[in-house]
Amino acid sequence: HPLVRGITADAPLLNQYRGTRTAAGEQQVPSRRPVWFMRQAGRSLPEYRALREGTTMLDACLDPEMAAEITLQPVRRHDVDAAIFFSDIVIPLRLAGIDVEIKPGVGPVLGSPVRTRADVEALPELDEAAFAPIAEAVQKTTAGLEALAQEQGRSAVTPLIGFAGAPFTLAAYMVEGRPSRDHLGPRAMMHGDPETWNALAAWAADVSGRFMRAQVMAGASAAQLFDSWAGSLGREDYAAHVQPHSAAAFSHVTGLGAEQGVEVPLIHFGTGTGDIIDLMRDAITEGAPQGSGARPAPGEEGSDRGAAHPVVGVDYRLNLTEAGRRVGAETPLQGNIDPALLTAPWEVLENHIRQVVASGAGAAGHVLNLGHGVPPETDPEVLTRVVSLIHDIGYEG
Ligand code: 1CP
Repeated sequence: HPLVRGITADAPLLNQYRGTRTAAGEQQVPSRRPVWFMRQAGRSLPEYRALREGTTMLDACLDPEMAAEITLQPVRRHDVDAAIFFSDIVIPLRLAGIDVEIKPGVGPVLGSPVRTRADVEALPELDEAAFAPIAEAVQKTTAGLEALAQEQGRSAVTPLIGFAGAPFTLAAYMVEGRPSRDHLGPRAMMHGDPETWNALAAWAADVSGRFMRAQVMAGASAAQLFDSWAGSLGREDYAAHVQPHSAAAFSHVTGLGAEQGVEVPLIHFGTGTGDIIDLMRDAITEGAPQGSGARPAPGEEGSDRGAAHPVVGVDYRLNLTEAGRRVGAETPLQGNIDPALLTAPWEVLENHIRQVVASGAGAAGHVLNLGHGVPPETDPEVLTRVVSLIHDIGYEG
């Protein structure tokens, strides 16, 4: 089993994140309560807008030097406790040769939407060599994070989080061909033509799972699967048509690092997912469904991998105490500051943050984050102040 580059048993993420227990069961006091933001890199930062000027979004992602620099920008500026790899969930489509771009002000747009059985059968293979610029960007990023720690005289290197789109969210863009509000296309397909849906979702799970794996193997210390639009699904639909595919995506990264004695935290996030949050947790641990062509799950025959370390991302709609009730007290939580309050008066925002901290106090670990991405119009100085407040609160609050 290949070794994961850059992960060590004392990776700061693991200590800070879980906070309470070592593998031997000893109590551990983390140095500070960790915080990072979804979309912390990007349009809220003037240095990002300056660097990206004249380069399309997806070209920027595939330029290792630029992707690494953009990933580092918010770490330098805000002192967040994790870097999030600058990329996008549609990058595996581009790497497979699919005509996709990110239209400014719109989002991902495909030249030809994928709607029929024939469309799905014509989906290209994604060659493993295509991930080379991703691995190179991750390596440049981790080198930059090491240099930054050295510069600042810190022994702990800020960890890097890799990510991918979950099969439903990725397939939603593929079927609709662009962002949509209700995702009617993929939801109709899973009922009207389940075979085509399963083939499409299995393809998406494969490319997304391998995209995450490529990032972890190159040095990312954790991986997050974004099922941003899973909240448009009812519980039965999620369980029957989506969860097995998300489990298949996770199975590509489950147990990586086991031979080095570390667990790679696996985070599963969606918005509007209060009704399915326990199923999303289970998707991390359940591994691959039979016959999907995915890798074997841990414990299954042929698997040489250890257990998963599940973390659930909670959006701003669900109180963390209630989220903990639904996923179980042993599951660490990530979230869930309401991004809308980033533009509220500071006192209002501070009050809200203190409530979020208090509501996460019962969880087995709590990483402060937003309940969804940083809005582009956010004042970056507010974000820096939020980080500083959370570090000041520490574990007292
Ligand atoms: O720091 C970071 O988090 C930046 C890295 C990042 C991530 C994690 C980007 C860069 N995209 C993503 C994931 C992503 N991409 C998700 C899941 C997270 C979420 O829900 O926010 C989704 C749904 C996408 C698809 C996407 N890409 C959208 C959403 C469109 C819709 O349906 O409403 C958009 C606007 C993009 C473009 C994009 N991706 C990333 C950035 C910085 C941007 C904006 C690019 C630009 O302004 O040119």
